[in-house]
Amino acid sequence: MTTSSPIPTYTVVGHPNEGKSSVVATLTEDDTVRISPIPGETTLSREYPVQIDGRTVIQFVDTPGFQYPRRILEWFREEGSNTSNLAEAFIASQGTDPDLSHDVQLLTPLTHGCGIIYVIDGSRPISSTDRIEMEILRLTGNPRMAIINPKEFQENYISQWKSACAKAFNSIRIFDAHQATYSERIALLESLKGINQDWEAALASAIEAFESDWASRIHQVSGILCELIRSGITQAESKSIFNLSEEESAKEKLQKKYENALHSVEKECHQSIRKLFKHNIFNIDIPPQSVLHDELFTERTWQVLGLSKKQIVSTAAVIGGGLGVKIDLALAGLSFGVFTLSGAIAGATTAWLRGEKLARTTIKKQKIGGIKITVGPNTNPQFPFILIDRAMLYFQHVSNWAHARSKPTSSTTSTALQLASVESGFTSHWSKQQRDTCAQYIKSVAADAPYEKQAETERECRKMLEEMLFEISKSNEPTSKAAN
Ligand SMILES: Nc1nc2c(ncn2[C@@H]2O[C@H](COP(=O)(O)OP(=O)(O)OP(=O)(O)O)[C@@H](O)[C@H]2O)c(=O)[nH]1
Ligand SMILES: [Mg+2]
Repeated sequence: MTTSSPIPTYTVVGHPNEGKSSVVATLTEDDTVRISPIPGETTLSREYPVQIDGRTVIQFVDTPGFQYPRRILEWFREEGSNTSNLAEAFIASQGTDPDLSHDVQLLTPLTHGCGIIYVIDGSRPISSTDRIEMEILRLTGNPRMAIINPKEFQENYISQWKSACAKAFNSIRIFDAHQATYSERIALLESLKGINQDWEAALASAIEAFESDWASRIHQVSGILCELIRSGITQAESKSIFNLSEEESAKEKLQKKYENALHSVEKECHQSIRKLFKHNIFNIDIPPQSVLHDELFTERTWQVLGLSKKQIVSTAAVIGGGLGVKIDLALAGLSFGVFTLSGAIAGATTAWLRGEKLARTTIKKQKIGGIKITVGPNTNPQFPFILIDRAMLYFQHVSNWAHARSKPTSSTTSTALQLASVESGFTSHWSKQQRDTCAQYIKSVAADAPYEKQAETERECRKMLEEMLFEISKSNEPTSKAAN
């Protein structure tokens, strides 16, 4: 047995339908891996290399499940004493039997001395067939790890599996292929170091590549957020009209156009984040109760997200005249209390939030005749913080969404369900310094400060956002609204 390959390679094996392909999909962040509730989905072995900056740092091989493990074990025991590479000898002797096609596919990658990851569903009891499979893997002599992937949470036999696996595997880990976060993936790679010393250095370098790739994604997300803030607070739509009887209908159309433009800006931001985290195929389902289902200008969004009353007053003071409107503070005062007001006032202020007063409509007479109507930009100091909160919630959701999962599962610990109970965003938990850093950037963009000033405030804001994004990606905990 040799482990001379410079790229650490792990073949993922096990019983049919235990979640082998799911483990491969999540570890490689590849949502093209075929996963199905019907056993026998994978019929051929296939390599899934993980490439970072054009370099393959690690690879996993997906395989079909064992079909005739008893026959393999019997052969191993009868013929085993004559050979050092049992898998290779078995294939040479029995490989042409069509009944054994899945088993041959499974054993072929093992002949090259790769590591083995044996996947078992920890929510069912061990059977005699499982023990046979474990013994086959032990006899191959390849470095081995068992992954207990509990598919259901009601019943589990994890401790039983752990003690059975201890006899045949160099390492055992619980790894939920449908829930695993980035940190859990890294932890799994760390523990793979222990099963084969020869690959320790290569694995360390693979982990380093994963970590710097993750940091680079977060850096890119911080840039996407700064762009979102910039577009959000500068967006405006204008139209010249020469027939004044068209004024009202033109205003209405512009208002709609303005709102649609903002929705597109936000959607593009979310899509870019999703792409960075390699979710290309499936539409990631936002849980039904999540505040992200609400549109940008709805009551719940403005109730739940953004800064508290005290915070918005102090932040608006930093922004000052940056947004270029005298009404800022007065209207900011309405923005946080608006939905607790009642009757006519609430109606009026809600209309303000949703409509024309959120984005001011200005009308200018033109020298060439007619008027120019402009809707926007949005001058509400709370607005950029609502945009940030929504983007950060989206980021929290996609950055921790395991690639094996095409839709939300029923698991009570799922990220999706945790998010459903989110009661507030993130910005209200920032320190005053963090809010002010963001406010300085908002101010310089809104006031169209000189390029150097804008670049400097953006750099600072980006650095701060990056720290916040790291924190979110590390902890999956929902937050509750700050008191002040
Ligand atoms: N809830 C939950 N379901 C899982 C998990 N892992 C796998 N499944 C489901 O189990 C079924 C089988 O998953 P696969 O990853 O295709 O299993 P496999 O071992 O590759 O199956 P074969 O290729 O048929 O041998 C699919 O319906 C998966 O969605 C898990 O961690 N949690
Ligand atoms: Mg499969």
